[in-house]
Amino acid sequence: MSFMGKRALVCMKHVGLNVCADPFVNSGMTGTNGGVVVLVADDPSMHSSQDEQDSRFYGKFAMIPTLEPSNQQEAYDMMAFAFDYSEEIHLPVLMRVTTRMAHSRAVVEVAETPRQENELNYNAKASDWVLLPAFARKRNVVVTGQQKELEEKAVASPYNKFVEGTDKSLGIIASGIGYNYVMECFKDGCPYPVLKISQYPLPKKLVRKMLAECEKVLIVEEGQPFIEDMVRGVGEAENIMGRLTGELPRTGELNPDFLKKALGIPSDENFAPCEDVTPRPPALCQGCGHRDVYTALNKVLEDYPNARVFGDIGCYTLGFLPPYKAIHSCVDMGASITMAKGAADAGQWPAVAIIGDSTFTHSGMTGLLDAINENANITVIISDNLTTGMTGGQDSAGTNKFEAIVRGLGLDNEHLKVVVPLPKNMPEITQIIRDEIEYKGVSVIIPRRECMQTLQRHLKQKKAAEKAAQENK
Ligand SMILES: Cc1ncc(C[n+]2csc(CCOP(=O)(O)OP(=O)(O)O)c2C)c(N)n1
Ligand code: SF4
Repeated sequence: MSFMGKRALVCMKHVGLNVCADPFVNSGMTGTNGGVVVLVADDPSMHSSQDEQDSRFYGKFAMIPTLEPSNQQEAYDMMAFAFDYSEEIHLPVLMRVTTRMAHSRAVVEVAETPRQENELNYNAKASDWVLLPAFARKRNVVVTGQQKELEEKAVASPYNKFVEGTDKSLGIIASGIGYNYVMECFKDGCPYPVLKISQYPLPKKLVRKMLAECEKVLIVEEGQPFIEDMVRGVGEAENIMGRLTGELPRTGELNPDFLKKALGIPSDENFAPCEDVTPRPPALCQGCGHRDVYTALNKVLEDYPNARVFGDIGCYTLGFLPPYKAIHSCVDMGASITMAKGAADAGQWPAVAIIGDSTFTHSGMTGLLDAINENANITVIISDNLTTGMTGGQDSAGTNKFEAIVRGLGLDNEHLKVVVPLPKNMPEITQIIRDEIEYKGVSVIIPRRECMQTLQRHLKQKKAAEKAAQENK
């Protein structure tokens, strides 16, 4: 899109940016034609993620500007700004939000005139977009040379502001939603100077002003101590406080209560959770096909006490929990097959990978190709529930294509088995798993049955359509 002059918005969560890292970093090198905004949601406290990484590092790493809205209106306004800015500086712009911003809704004032789409154009020059070393080196000089200007623009940005305060015993540097939390602590206005940071590179001039004017500085940011590390530098200045010095928790989300504690403001009364509430760990839904897959797998593996089962990301990760306790690893999208292959290479047998249908097309296929090419001794279960269950039941890209995909990757058809995971089919499924574990090479078993949640949704839709058809007769 951008190459052809159109605008492109790319959205993902932080771990998605890892998967996207190669195109992301290199799109900083090519630069943009149409504006590009990469919107990434970080998950401090890891509500539904395997790590707590801070995407602002990626913006710095790729040498592109990062925006961090502090409230919903700003997020809305910033999007138009981000596209204009991307087109002005010919670089992608990263917009980083965290959980509360991503999960909140608010009434915002919208622009009166919708923006016109860009016309397709041919302005993208091959010398910028063909990243052969001789050309990429030139682009590297250009982008590196832009950094000073990007910082000056961050100093002058409408989204960064230095709010004067009367009490200079403390200054507060607050980024993104952290600024909102600070303001919540001071309903009648903050007595301390506050530097709000919502646009990077770090506006050092404004930071220096704060350091020069205030006796101590508290740095409030969601995620890692990204600003704090830069501000403290190697000098380990004693008057700088934040997540590294214990005034704020080193990990997890921030909230106004943490800030109140750091600022010596009494917190509102909190109540302990009621002791009568029994914790309910997440579990696979009743009737879920993954349940039958784990029941069968566990049954077979009773006879292979050294078996290792490499899991992946999706509803089926819950197979780690009781009653199944069926998987030994779950690291990142696609790691089941590659880890099983690594384990088999190391001499492990049986090495079983279990992966969902969406995860398989996301990042399992290349691992399977490698395993097939090297005739690894692994058993791969693609647990196909015809949807992307964990993220809410979106369509799965490979539906109806899995047999063709795995055959296309070179799997021996003899060792491709499709089963229906239902209790009544247990004897057949367990026999197939046993046979394929015993086979010395790659086998793929596809248990296929629709997710109970989408099945119910589809049945409801069908009933509604039938009712409507009856009424129209
Ligand atoms: C790199 C990355 N991208 C996206 C996600 C979000 N995510 C969690 S589970 C999942 C898909 C799961 O679908 P599937 O493999 O079909 O399993 P199901 O939940 O349907 O059992 C996604 C996209 C993630 N965890 N990591
Ligand atoms: S949402 Fe679907 S796939 Fe996920 S646990 Fe429930 S039934 Fe299984």
